[in-house]
Amino acid sequence: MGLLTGKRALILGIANDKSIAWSIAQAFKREGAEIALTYAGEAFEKRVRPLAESIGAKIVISCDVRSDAEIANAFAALATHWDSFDILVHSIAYANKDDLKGSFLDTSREGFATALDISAYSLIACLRAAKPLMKGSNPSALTMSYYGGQKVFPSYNVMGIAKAALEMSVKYLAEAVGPDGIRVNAISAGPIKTLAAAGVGGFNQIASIVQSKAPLRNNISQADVANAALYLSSDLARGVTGEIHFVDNGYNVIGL
Ligand code: 0WD
Repeated sequence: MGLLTGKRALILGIANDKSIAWSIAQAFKREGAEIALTYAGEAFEKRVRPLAESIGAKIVISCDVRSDAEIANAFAALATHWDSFDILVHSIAYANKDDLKGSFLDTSREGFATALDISAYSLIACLRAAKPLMKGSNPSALTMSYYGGQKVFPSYNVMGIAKAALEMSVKYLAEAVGPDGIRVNAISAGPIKTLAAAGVGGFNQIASIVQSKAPLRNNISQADVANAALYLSSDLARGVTGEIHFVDNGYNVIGL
């Protein structure tokens, strides 16, 4: 028996085989879950379909979270396959490249709205659409955050504001859907080289400092995040909701 045997998981946010969401999908599959995946519009379909096939995920749906219509269509499509599911994983973020370098003071109105919309509001919209289907025992929603939502990091800029909004949304959502038995948590992951990370101007600097200063003197891997995601999405974490759980080799406890 795996930790997720008998559970169904919908995973949003696979861009390629380096994505944190892909590691989570593989770990969930290994522990017995049935998996459905979404991709962020047509450009991503050709990369996500082969990955889905390799883990036997038959449900692969387009869902660009900027659009309410796409979200509604995605969950309607999901409902034709599954009458209920247990686990929602939201591993999505986006900001304009220009807003992830230079001075935070130069953040534009449009750039601010885009980052907050895709990286924070989308969790609320997706969970609202998912809720009618999340009626099994111990359903769980999980999102991905970064310490830049709590402290200032070079070039993380508007994404830090989006992560702060995302983390507070996790807590308000935990309260909003707790009476329905749904848990909502976030993992605050250390820096990992992915497509999204490549867009952050200060990424290499951050990763090298984490490597030398984190208590465990290393950077984390996608698999480290996936294993924590497994715990938070499983019945082991039945009493855990509204939590921001660091998977960062301890970096966040260091003051200097
Ligand atoms: O160091 C890192 N890589 C960390 C990432 C440290 C801590 C947290 N995170 C977070 C990210 O902020 C994000 O929330 O983890 C989450 C997953 O990021 P990732 O796995 O590092 O990056 P990636 O493989 O690029 O996946 C993010 C994906 C998008 O990729 P791109 O690179 O195209 O932005 O989010 C998806 C897309 O697949 N995405 C969307 N999905 C639906 N609709 C949209 C959209 N509009 N925009 C982006």
